[in-house]
Amino acid sequence: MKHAVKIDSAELRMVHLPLLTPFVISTGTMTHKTFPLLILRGGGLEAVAEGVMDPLPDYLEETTAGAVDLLRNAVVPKLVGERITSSADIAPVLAPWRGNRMAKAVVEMAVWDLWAKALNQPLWHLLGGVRNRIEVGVSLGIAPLDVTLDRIAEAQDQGYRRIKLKIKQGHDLALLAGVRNAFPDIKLTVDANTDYALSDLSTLRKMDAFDLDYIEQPLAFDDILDHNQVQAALKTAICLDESIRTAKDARIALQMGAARVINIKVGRVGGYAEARAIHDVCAAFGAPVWCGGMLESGVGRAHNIHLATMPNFTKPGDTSSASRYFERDIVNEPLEAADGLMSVPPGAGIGVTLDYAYLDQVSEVIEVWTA
Ligand code: OSB
Ligand code: MG
Repeated sequence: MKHAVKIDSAELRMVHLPLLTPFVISTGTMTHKTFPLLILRGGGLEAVAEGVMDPLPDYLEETTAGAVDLLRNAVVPKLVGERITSSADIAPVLAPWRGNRMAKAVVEMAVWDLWAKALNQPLWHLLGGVRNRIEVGVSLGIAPLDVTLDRIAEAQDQGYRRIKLKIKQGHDLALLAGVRNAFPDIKLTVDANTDYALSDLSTLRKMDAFDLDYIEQPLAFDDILDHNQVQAALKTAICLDESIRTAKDARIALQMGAARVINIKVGRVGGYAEARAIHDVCAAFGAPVWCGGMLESGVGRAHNIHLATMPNFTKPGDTSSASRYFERDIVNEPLEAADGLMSVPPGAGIGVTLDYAYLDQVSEVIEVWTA
């Protein structure tokens, strides 16, 4: 069969990439991007995906150690030797295991890449994408006002389509007042990464004064219900990120009015099947979505770009130029935005190839499986 590919081997690595600038959010500071990388080989093809979990569970519950354990001891050994005839073939392999959507996404996304390459199709064609470049903005970490103003001016010069500011309690209203004073007309959003509670409603209400496109994830990572009370009290749209793992989460949030916008990260929700289901639920509710990021290397960045070509990704996403994060990337193809637009890398699958010379310097092989 022409459009089937057998997974001949798999290779799991741990990658440590230094960040050019420490990235500060309400839950902590990242100086390095550490992530598991899965390479699948078969039919002369090579497919790849990276995990978005952190070494410690400070964004969501999963950890790199936990993901590696699950991938090594349960998922990847089941995959090697399997014949893939469709991206849907992966679902029954992952089905027995609860939760762990970030770990499962690594496998699911690599299988989609392999399947697309077997069909000699760019991944976005198989996803039903409608554009070959996507609108992007920047996500700016927590920093003093003067530093933030400089970073905004730079991003504006580069043509980015919106500015997202990380905020936390006590680093919010004065920052926003200073930013709006200097940049009255920019498209602006904030992301609290869960730092507020319902008792902070008066602070959150004051954010209505700053013409924000949305306020991202003000309350707890495992809450949807209380976000409903925040959304009901504000003019500004609430956008959920951490709270949304499944299409059911999205349906509940939109049905009860806990949010009006959803941030989809394919690596957070378990892969493309769930990301598409969330996309479709949001479209049915008339709620726009956008593609979030987790400071991914070129591998995850390329996956995100393909996802964001789908029709309901109507707000600028976080997939800005890789050179903003890394001195050197682990892929050969530069993923650089121009005038706030990121082009889909051409070619089959995700359209990027591993730069093994550099990858070998910044990673260790954890395990290799052969059929
Ligand atoms: O909440 O979107 C988030 C980075 C790390 C953890 C959480 C988040 C982020 C970002 C960065 O906002 C987005 C990016 O530039 O990749
Ligand atoms: Mg977020």
